[in-house]
Amino acid sequence: MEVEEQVLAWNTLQNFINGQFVPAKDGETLDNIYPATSQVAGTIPRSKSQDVEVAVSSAKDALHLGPWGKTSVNERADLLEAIAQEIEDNFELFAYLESRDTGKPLSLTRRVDIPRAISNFRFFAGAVRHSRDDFHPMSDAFNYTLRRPVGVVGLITPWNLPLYLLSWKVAPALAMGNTIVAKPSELTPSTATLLADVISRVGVPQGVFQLVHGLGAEVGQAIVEHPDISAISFTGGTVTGKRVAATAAPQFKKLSLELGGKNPNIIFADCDFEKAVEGTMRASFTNQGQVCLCGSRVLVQREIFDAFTEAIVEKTKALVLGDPMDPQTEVGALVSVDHLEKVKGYVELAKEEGGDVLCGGERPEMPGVFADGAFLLPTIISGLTPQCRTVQEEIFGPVITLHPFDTVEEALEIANGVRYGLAASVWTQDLQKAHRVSAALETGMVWVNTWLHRDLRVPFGGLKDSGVGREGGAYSLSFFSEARNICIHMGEHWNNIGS
Ligand code: TXE
Repeated sequence: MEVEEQVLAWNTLQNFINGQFVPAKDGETLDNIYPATSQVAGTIPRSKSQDVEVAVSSAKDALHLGPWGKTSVNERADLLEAIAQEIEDNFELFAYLESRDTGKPLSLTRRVDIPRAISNFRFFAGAVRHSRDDFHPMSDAFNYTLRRPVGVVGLITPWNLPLYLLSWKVAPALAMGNTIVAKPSELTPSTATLLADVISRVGVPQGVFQLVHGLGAEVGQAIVEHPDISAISFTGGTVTGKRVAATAAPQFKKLSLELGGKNPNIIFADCDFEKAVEGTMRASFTNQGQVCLCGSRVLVQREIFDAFTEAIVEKTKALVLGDPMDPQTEVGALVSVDHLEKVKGYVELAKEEGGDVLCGGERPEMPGVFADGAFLLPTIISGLTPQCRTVQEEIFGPVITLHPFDTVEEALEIANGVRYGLAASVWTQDLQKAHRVSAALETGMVWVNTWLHRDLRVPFGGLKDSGVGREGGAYSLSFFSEARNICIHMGEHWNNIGS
């Protein structure tokens, strides 16, 4: 069956609770908009706290009463691999719906979003199979670390990489035996719903995974404040992250916050120029700049500032913007017209703050059905001071600012001179300098002569306003479990060799 035919079954989306697809209890719905045309593609439930109550109750029962609590690590790892395979077997449907929800090019969902979601499940199947725990012998006793699930966990995810980021949380949470109440962004509900169907079909017991759709302030808030949810893993904006933390902290819930970024991309004169240009284009405009790791502040050493500026402006103007479903498209729509207006507002602010728009900054004239789409020409702005609002605040769109610098110290002062601390890129062929600069940057992650090159075992997370905690490999398995120490008294010299 063609993807377009399969899609029809996924226009009216429902919650997934206790193994069943159900509407919100009060029947209310929200429209699901295709951002490239601003047309209604379907509906989702506008769930409320009563829907969360049923979801949490189902997750608690599954945790304590059903077969899930008796599954082995290997059985859970097998289920993760089955989920990965099922996503792969429905690859095109996942990719199409991800592009329809987000407006991002189908070429991108096929190359990044869906393959990475599959990798996330396969990776954590292996991670949990091979995970190890501690043993601490004493002269008269020994200690062993025993891990148990945290319990019912709340997973709240954003609209920029919907399945990629949801799977990044679901996989380790299931691996460690938790049960889940998940809420995707109301702007990008489809692939999460497909995932619920896959999780059910591969045999994860009912009640282990719940999906509740709706507005953040209504159903997201209800998840965070529910007393029987023991941990919250949240990815989204810093403003919302503060609200989530304020709600969760008094209840002593475990909390993982992956928030916004205003990432420096530092180009030294001794870089490999062509690679730095190529890497900067990726770091600037991938997913229309809607990746928390995008390098939106481009710091270029003065000797090469003019040549570098000319090179990236030329490449930016050549980017193919258009129909997300066209395989040639490199730049799709932003996630919504509202978000487009927010991003465009920052371009206007940049002009007020003395910036010089070198290219882009405008909504392009789009043909036919795309006339009302949330498109914005990729934008490069120069001439702003590092302290102005445009350069301090996260824009989260296809907008970068250029900043010349002379010395390493000046580059580091500009790079670290924001409240965010998520990621950075450094382009230089002097590896001594690369290591020194990387050590001095106040970010959770640094890429040298590359960008978004990911080993899923490494710690992933931000400093300062970019979040709290780390995800990735053993860090995720640790977050989604409670380590307990058992000490067994054995009497003196219990483990000495000989009499
Ligand atoms: O994030 P939100 P959005 C940044 C970026 C973007 C801004 C807002 O700056 O412009 O965040 O994007 C749910 N209690 N990033 O709107 O609002 C909400 O429904 C509980 C960076 O996507 O933070 C959604 O499911 N939940 C980020 C999720 O939180 C609440 C990626 C994220 O929504 C809630 C995306 C509440 N009170 C945006 N309010 C990154 N670091 O990757 C909302 N939500």
